[in-house]
Amino acid sequence: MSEVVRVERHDVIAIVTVDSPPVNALSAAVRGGIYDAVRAAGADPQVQAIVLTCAGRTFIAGADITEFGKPPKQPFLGEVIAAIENCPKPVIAAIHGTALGGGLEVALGCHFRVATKDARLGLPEVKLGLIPGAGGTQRLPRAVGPELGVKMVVTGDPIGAAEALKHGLIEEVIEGPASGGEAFARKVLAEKRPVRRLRDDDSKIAAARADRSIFTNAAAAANKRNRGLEAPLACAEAVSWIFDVPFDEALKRERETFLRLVAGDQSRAQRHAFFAEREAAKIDGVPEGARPRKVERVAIIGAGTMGGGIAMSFANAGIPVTLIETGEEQLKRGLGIMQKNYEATAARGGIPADAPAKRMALINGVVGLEHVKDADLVIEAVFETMEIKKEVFTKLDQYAKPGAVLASNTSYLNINDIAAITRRPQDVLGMHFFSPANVMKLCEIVRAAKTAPDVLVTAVATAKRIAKVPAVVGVCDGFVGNRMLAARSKQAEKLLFEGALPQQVDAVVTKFGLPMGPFAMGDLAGLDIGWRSRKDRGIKSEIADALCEAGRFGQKTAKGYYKYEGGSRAPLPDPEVEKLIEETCARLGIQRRAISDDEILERMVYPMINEGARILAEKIAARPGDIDVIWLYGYGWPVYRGGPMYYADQVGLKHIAERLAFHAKQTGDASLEPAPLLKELAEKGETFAGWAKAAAQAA
Ligand code: 3H9
Repeated sequence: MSEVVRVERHDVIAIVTVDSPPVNALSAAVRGGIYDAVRAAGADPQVQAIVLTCAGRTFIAGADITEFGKPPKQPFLGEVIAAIENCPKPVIAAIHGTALGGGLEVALGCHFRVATKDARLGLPEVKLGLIPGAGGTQRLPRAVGPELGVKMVVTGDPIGAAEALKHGLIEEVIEGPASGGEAFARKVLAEKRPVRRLRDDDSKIAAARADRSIFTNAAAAANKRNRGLEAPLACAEAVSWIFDVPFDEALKRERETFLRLVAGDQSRAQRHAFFAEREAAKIDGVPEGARPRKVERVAIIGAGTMGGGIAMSFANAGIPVTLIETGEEQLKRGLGIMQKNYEATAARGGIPADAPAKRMALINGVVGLEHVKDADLVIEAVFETMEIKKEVFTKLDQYAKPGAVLASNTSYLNINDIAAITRRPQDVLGMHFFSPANVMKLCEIVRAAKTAPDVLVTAVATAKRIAKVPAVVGVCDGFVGNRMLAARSKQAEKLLFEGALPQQVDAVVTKFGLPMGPFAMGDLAGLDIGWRSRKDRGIKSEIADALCEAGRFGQKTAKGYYKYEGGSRAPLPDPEVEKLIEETCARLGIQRRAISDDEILERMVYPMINEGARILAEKIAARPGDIDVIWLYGYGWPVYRGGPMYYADQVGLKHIAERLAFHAKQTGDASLEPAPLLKELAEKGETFAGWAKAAAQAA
């Protein structure tokens, strides 16, 4: 008996239970415990069958990721699985919750698998920049067939119990894990079912041997979806070994590939992202006892692009929404767009055919703010001016029930000012979603000066319920994401004056791994919005203004920084824009110069990091990892680069500070001077991660 694995005997059945909260990950102790328990039960003449199951909320959720990068300890997972597979008595995995990664690999080493109906089974290693490292690439396709096998390994997406049953990954759906597993074990004994070792079972592989297109297709799809990632291709290749590499040799190669990837930069960055995401949901300075308020009814104000997307996110999670507009016309338009959006997703096979009707039925469109009266949470997503926001919040204060959480989806405005207009500033905060809100996973939770702890906790819990990734931030212009974006936009614009072209800047940014460059992004959002706001504020931006004066508002007019032909969204470089930039510079007497891609990259990324350092020093974000999460989930920062602050640590803060100082001098732009925190850490040879760790220990 070990501390984390216990064995009970129910006459001839040994029940081996892993009990290592929170997710029964395969730490060295768990591996050792299972190994010893299975070997002992295998040798015990009193035992005829073994059930492997877990206590707590889930079956084994994988290898212990915190052990990666540390010296490996025996027994290795492959040895544990071999001990199970070679056990002379039937071993049954009884699964509940999630059997993921190494957890599913353990189950695949068992001779039979049964699972509760809500169980999910998958090999998500690819999402951590890895391939399964303990036989998953070889045993899963033998269980479910090569086609589904390669899909599961390459995408990392789990399947539910019903699908697992259909494809032969499990034998039966059971009620409770321990009792169901035991009952199944008795059936195996009574029926004298032969033990099935997946390593020896090629029955599902033979049929597919002739046609290898499934692998080339899976690899091509992976490539398209995940530009720049190594692991999906390595996954596809590893699964293809089932055809012509002997099982033991394939396992050896699989392990070697796993070890290579686990030590690589991409997986390290992806593991950082995994933990940063979980850390970001933790709120600094909230008392232990703060519990979320009940959220059963939600009202969303505004059926425009943002309001509609937010309403869809709730409906997707099965939560009913009251969607409020000022007039029937606007409401009809908003609901129509949502309906079309759902139908397009269903037509692509993204959701079941009956989902659009079901989800739309959860969205109740009404006119008039008084309809917020029953809502536990109200999210305002109206036009982005302080005047209108204040008007809405004054009415919310009047109509919303006591204790309702009042959130604004503003992307820039001061939530303290919005809260101050109400008599209940403690109930007010920001929930800043990112466009398209039904797709983008980030939700910046903006904590205002008077926001109550339980209100913050409610917003974080609600964001998680609708499958968003929450990150708590403080009040400042643009919060974290847009404030850093503004630092980048400023440099992008300056680069055009100094000698670069939009397509050159955008190409550098997309080559780095972001989905879009600043100019293509501007065209998508619409250049006229910024133009109008500059006019209102009496500010000039000569090139952007000249584009708008020429009627080039971006994609909506098929011309902006690029041209768009035949209704396509693909940006095409436009010689007219080049001419316009050159003429504007000549008119202003600016001498243009050749700008290297290296300089562009530095001036796109380092000012963001610099702004990130200011944000940390001002405590607008609690941790550098929170900033990373915001960029990963709100702006498509490439996960294999871990986020801007993680990336900064890898490049070295000293180098970044030096280059920023150089660019500040070269361009005369004082905003490029290294921020005090960046400078301090650079001088001490420290990292943002080290600084955050020291701060957490001191707290
Ligand atoms: C692998 O298996 C490799 C093998 O093929 C080969 C090896 C040789 N390790 O997400 P939650 C922590 S690779 C360590 O908030 P939920 C997590 O950090 C692995 N810790 O809960 C958090 O800690 P804290 C393949 C882990 O209910 C706490 O558990 N497996 C691990 O929303 C709760 O997590 C995966 O990639 C772990 N494996 O979701 C599965 N997993 O409370 C990764 C979790 O201190 N895990 N923690 O912040 C998940 O997808 C989700 O955690 C899960 C539960 C769905 C299981």
